[in-house]
Amino acid sequence: MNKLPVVLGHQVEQQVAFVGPFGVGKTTALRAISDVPVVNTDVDSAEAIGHRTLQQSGKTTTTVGLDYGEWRFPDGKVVALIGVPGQDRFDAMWDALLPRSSAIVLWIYGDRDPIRLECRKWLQALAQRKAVARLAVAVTRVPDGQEQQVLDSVRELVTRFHPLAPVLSADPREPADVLQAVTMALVTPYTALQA
Ligand SMILES: Nc1nc2c(ncn2[C@@H]2O[C@H](COP(=O)(O)OP(=O)(O)O)[C@@H](O)[C@H]2O)c(=O)[nH]1
Ligand SMILES: [Mg+2]
Repeated sequence: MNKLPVVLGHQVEQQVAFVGPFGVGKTTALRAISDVPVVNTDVDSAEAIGHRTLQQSGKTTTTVGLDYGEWRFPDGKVVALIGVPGQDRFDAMWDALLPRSSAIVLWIYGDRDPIRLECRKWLQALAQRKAVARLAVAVTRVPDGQEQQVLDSVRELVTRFHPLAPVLSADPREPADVLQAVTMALVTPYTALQA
């Protein structure tokens, strides 16, 4: 008789959600660190046509559902990673996925004006849903020489929503940057987001 493998329960202990504007790099970031093939629902996107940044990067797809990947800590614990589509068109998805997440990484464009306005819009949307309050804000594409200025400005804004949320500059294509964002989000003290 064949022996069945012993299953000791699901390995996934934590879930980190990536949120942020279209094309900022959520799917890219997930792929950069996932230990398993990323399941995703990107399809050709009409929205990508005419989008300056994305034409430059060659991106012509968008996430209609969600992305799923997993990352394993050196001690064997598994973190589920989910890329959540933009909240304006996918309210139900937010309500289903965010309450079950241990932490959120908010990805924001660092080269698109006005950065703070866009960042505030996302923070407000998260605060309104009383979404998880372990948060890190990852700023992409920060122009050379402007890192200090851009991050300080975003930090000042983020502090109003969550006094302890880290703000970092990160390239979603770089695994080390993405891991830093994920681990920083997970170790942030749990604090209620101010609306
Ligand atoms: N040059 C540059 N390209 C980036 C950077 N971050 C992301 N990208 C590109 O922007 C695109 C982001 O697409 P995607 O991850 O699908 O965005 P999503 O809609 O947030 O999931 C990819 O083609 C990335 O390679 C960056 O810091 N610099
Ligand atoms: Mg995506």
